[in-house]
Amino acid sequence: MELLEQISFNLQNGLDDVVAALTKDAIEKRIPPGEILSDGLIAGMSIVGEKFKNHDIFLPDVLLAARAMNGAMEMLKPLLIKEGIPIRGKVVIGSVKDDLHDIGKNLVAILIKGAGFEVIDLGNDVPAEKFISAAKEENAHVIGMSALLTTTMPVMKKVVDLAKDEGLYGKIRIIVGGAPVSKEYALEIGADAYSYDGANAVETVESFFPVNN
Ligand code: B1M
Repeated sequence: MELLEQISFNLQNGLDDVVAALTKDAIEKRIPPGEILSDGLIAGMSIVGEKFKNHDIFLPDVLLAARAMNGAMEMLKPLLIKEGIPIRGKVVIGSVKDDLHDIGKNLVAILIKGAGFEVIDLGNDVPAEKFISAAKEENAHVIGMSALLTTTMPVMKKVVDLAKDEGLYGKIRIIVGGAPVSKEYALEIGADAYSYDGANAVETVESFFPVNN
């Protein structure tokens, strides 16, 4: 089995030590970190998601896979982040209230940081008010929200509405993402943009600059 397939396979089985060792091996073999991420880790996690949906595996299996993924992502992080580039703007990011999924959000945060932006990561389960207060305190240019559950998506609208109430709307750019989120939903709630993955999130954030406010 090819190395990236082995990473995917062992991630599906939640073997974090093996995934870490294989990721180290892949890094040493100079496989590009983006490829390790997409063809090894994300590929494995997609299969985990399918199996979970079909009830072939259960929540503890998903948790183990998530732990293996997070461990390997920590190893890839310094390689994904370019060192020593000037700060281009500030982004406050988080997974919305009641949403504990943070793997995708973490990845998006790493890539945005890697593109030279300062990233204030509020973590997961972030209330709407917290996005707004943090953005104000930090003088952020962008708020990024992630939701993986259809039930938590309405928090995104709440943040947009609060931004309007606080006079921030149109000044701070709001970007939304996550598997159940769509361009149509972003438009419907009045967010500035929808991004479908990390690389696209970087392009979107970059498209907001220079900011004229
Ligand atoms: Co849960 N879960 N989960 N889960 N989980 C999903 C999302 C689900 C689709 C699984 C399924 O049924 N097939 C389903 C949601 C159904 C729905 O609402 N549509 C689901 C469910 C139901 C649940 C629970 C309710 C299960 C339960 O308890 N019965 C529960 C809810 C907990 C909660 O949040 N309150 C739950 C729990 C969990 C775990 C804790 C076990 C774990 C999360 C661990 C963690 O994140 N630390 C987990 C996981 C791992 C998943 C799956 C399998 C994988 C998610 C993931 O990390 N993908 C997921 C199935 C799936 O998505 N295929 C599933 C890899 C990651 C890199 O991709 O997060 O999509 P993703 O991020 C992408 C893009 O979406 C985008 O870029 C990222 C990189 O490409 N993106 C952005 C994301 N955020 C962005 C923000 C942006 C821009 C782009 O701008 C700001």
